[in-house]
Amino acid sequence: MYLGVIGIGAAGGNIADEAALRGIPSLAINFSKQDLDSLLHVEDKLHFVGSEGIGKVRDNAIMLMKNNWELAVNFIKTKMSTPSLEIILVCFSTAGGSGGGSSPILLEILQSEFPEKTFVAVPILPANNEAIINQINCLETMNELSTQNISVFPIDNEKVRTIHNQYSKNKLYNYANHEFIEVLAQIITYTNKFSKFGVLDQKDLLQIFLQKGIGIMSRINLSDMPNSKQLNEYIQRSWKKSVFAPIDYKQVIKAGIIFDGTEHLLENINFDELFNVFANGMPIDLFEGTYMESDGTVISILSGLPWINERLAQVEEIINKGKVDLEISNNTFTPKTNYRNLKSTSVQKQNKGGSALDILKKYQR
Ligand SMILES: Nc1nc2c(ncn2[C@@H]2O[C@H](COP(=O)(O)OP(=O)(O)OP(=O)(O)O)[C@@H](O)[C@H]2O)c(=O)[nH]1
Ligand SMILES: [Mg+2]
Repeated sequence: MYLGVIGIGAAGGNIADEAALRGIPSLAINFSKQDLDSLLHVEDKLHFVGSEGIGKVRDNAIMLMKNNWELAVNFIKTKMSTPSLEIILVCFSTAGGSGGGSSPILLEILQSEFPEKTFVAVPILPANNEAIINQINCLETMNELSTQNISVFPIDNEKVRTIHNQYSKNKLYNYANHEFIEVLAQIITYTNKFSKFGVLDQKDLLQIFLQKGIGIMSRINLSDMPNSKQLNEYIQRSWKKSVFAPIDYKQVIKAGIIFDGTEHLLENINFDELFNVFANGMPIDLFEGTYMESDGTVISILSGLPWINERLAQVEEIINKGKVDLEISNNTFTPKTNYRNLKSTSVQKQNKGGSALDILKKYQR
């Protein structure tokens, strides 16, 4: 297998578990042993040291990376260093402490330790009805990711909640995890297939994942389509209904379109029309895979989309609104202009040498 998944924190672990169930090589990393123990399918687990769980205080996770980054690098060296494993997706929630705190640092260290591999970030954004601290953690984590030269595929719990508003929290999480891993597993399957009509292979997928910026994956079943003439619109709608954050249509740099269906259906795809929702029209690079084995599936992978500023502005608005509410409900509370003051840090700074020290230093404030 050429692609693996690393899950960090509880949400990341759940996704790694789902991936392991689909036969994708997977590792789970967490400060909480209890969370690691709850994973049923992923076999390789790393328990970070220094605190049993982090309790959403991401600064603590950042501090504790001093004692844990080498553990993580060695763990990944042992489990995923085989040269054939070229792409590693690192999944984590941005709202908690463990995943959101350690993943941006770890991603940067992993990129410098394993330059031959391509790392992709899969951060999970909180729903709008989650606690303010979750939203603050999200903004900080996304801010740290935005400076990295990496492809970011943000799963959006709020988007899933809006589309499936009848779902309970657990059902929503399961749906998002399952849908993401399902489309990923399908993509992997297609990249290993032969087709005389042209394939989307591992190297093409690698090109898509190498692109800095925002990415999404989506799929549609052509059997659900009442009017095959509207195929382009259906595909565009699949982008809107994916589990990933709403996209900015200013530009798309790379795209992969996997089509599996009859020749008659294929005639309805028109790439000019499909990509005309983007201000730049066609992507710079388009990878097509055409297979005629099933009744019909179209899978899209887009990368190099603009940063999700509109979605993050929404998160910031929730934080600011939350501060005002606090002021009204409790007269003794003085809101701080700097929201970082709302959080506690209890871990002592420790000094330790190491090749990743510069990276670590950057994250500690
Ligand atoms: N999509 C999805 N989101 C999840 C899942 N579990 C938790 N979340 C999201 O992640 C947030 C909590 O983050 P966790 O992953 O539990 O946090 P953590 O990284 O373990 O950090 P701490 O527990 O604070 O140390 C929730 O508020 C949700 O937004 C999951 O299985 N799937
Ligand atoms: Mg946790």
